[in-house]
Amino acid sequence: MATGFFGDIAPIRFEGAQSANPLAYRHYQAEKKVFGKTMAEHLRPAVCYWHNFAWPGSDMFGAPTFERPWFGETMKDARLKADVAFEMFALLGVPFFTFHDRDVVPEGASLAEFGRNLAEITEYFEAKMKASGVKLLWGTANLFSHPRYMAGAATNPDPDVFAYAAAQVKNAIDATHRLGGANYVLWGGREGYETLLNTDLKREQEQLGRFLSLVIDYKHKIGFKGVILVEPKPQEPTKHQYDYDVATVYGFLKRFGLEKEVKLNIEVGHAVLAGHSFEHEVAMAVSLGLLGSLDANRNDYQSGWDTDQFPNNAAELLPAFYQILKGGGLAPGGLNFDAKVRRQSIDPQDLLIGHVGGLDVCAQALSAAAKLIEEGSYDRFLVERYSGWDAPAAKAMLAGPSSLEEIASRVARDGVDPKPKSGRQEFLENLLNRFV
Ligand code: XLS
Ligand code: NI
Ligand code: NI
Repeated sequence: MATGFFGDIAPIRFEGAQSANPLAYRHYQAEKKVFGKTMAEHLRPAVCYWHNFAWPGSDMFGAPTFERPWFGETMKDARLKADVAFEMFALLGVPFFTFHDRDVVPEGASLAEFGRNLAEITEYFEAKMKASGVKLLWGTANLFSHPRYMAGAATNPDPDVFAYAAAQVKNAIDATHRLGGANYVLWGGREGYETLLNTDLKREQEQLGRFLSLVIDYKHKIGFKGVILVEPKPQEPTKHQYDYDVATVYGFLKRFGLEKEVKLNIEVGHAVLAGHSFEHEVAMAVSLGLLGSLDANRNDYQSGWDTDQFPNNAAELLPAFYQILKGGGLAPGGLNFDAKVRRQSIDPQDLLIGHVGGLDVCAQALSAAAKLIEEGSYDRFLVERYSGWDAPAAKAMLAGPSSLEEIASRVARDGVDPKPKSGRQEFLENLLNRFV
């Protein structure tokens, strides 16, 4: 039986770029083929539970602004929330969802009760997923909201918190496994510090490495085939977060020998907070073989905190989608809309409109990147720019047996005299814009 939450809103359809209907897709056509795969297969879009169904619209200065009939701490509320969530997935025609344990059920009075609640909603989800065909992109555990985690989870000075976090993650992986989740995410919400004055940074990083190893061992033990994803973020809520950015996490994974076991979930807004562009983080992950999945959103460039807004600029996303296509695509990852409507956007349809716009600009960026690659002149530019490296003498510099002295002597012998060449940035910027 329908909950009625979305009133008489009909399923969102593709109407084309000319459409002025705010509840229609203008670019996202799930079945449209791009490079032999459908848009839905390329993007694998997901709706997240937390921003849409758990966050009440409160902020640091203000009370909740959203009135939702499922706000409450009972399992009845949890089931109503799930009913509405699956109605929203169907209205949007989105094939995946994501959740934290804490988003979907009340924690109750004990870990045991939390575990029972989670197992119960997992069964409820299972039936709904079967009926609707919606799949789980990833599950995760909320190891940052409860006061017990105020000094971190795996990185807490108190070993009991480490143990509690391990128990919570075990339950969350079990639920994700049972639901056939394609991935499992670890975002280190409070795995960092407020001040070094009270922090043993060395110890905390070792604890974090150990925790991640335990998670991976468990994954193999239960036969979970999904990918373990770490989500980098430089700060917020802590002043300094250990999983700062892609490059930092790579170093961390290498240190603990986990770089073959883990991939990364890259969030647009986190890249911005780390002082990078999104395409930088994606390109870095691709180059290291670590691209896992994406948290699609955008960040305000002035605020300095994680604003989790819906993406709304295809031109800005194009370079990232170029990297994604060149890097072999997202699957088994996807595009999770880790984005929320503003707290003044209190109507049910605002939730839909946010996703419609976000998905549309991602579809636009995907199509533009595909056309850019197809047309070929951009790729040719890059090939040409590095073509000097095809010469035997150049190749020899990169491979043995050449030495620094030998290279040095070649400069005089062959009269090596480099001539500056234009980097043509403006030409390239204009070229890319032709495809949006
Ligand atoms: C917070 C993170 C979080 C993760 C999931 O900034 O983006 O939402 O994606 O724990
Ligand atoms: Ni995220
Ligand atoms: Ni975030």
